[in-house]
Amino acid sequence: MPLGTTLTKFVLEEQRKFPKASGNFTDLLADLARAAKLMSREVNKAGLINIIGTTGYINIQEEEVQKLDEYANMVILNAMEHGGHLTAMASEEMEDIYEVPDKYPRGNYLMAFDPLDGSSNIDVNISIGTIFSILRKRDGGKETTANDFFQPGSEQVCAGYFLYGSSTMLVYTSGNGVHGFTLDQSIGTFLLSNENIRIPSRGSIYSINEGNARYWYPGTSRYIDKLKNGKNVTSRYIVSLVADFHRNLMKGGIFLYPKDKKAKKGKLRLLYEANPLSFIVEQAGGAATTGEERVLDIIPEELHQRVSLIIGSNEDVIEAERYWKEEK
Ligand code: P6P
Repeated sequence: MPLGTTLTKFVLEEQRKFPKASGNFTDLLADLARAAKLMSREVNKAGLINIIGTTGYINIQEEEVQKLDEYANMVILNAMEHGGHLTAMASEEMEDIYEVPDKYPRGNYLMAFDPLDGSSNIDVNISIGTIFSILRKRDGGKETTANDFFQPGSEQVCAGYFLYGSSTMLVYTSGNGVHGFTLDQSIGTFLLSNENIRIPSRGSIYSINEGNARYWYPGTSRYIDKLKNGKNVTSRYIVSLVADFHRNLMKGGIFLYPKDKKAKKGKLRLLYEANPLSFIVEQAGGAATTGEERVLDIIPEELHQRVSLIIGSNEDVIEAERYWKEEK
């Protein structure tokens, strides 16, 4: 499709080309894009109005809730609940699932999302993002519970992220490749900027919080030492998963947040961080593992389940996984 194609036209064309493979995401993505435009506006003026700083509330993750976090969660719930596509949503900001109110039509999809990942960067003006994952509600009719979300990531039908950076981007997949759209603020429309994104099979960037080195298990330490002693390898870590992931997707590289002696199950969340990014990276030719198993094979047991995440260029991830498996 020609660059500059609108998101709606692109998704409609994708559904024509792959009628069975992709579901009806035109309106759902349009509703999400509308929410993202609102957040892009608020993120870009965060320094101007009193939405920096924290609400004083603590979320389920026992982290201070930045005002923009709350705002983002509310904007997405409001944008998505009336469209008739979803039956329930799960969010990093909410302890339990959010069922679409009875006054609205309910659809056959579930959405898990992180409304504003990297929010600790809000008041230092570093790129942040929204991550979303769409699943089918497997058994229609019955009331929705958290168990409906406990599907392996391989069951996702659509996943993506919005990146609020030097420009606002949407990157998504519905199982037919990975595609990037950039928001043209002058007309308020997401325009195709990167069709069929492919991650290089090997990169020269590694991303990990080296401040945790004292907690790392030997496999992590040996792999990072190997990288440091290699040629043409550089470290890039911006403390914002969406920004780190997007850079590595576009340039090649590996992002690691493995479990360690402090974060015994890892830090990142399976349903609305690891799974959607793993679906995207595999669709772009990359790989995602916990060090012991493919992320998309994990059957979740909790909404906010943490997981080790090693994700990026295929050859880099395969090599990293060898170091973890040697530990056994
Ligand atoms: P650490 C941000 O809070 C986040 O969830 C991700 O965006 C980011 O990759 C990670 O945590 C950073 O964690 O422990 O390195 O500060």
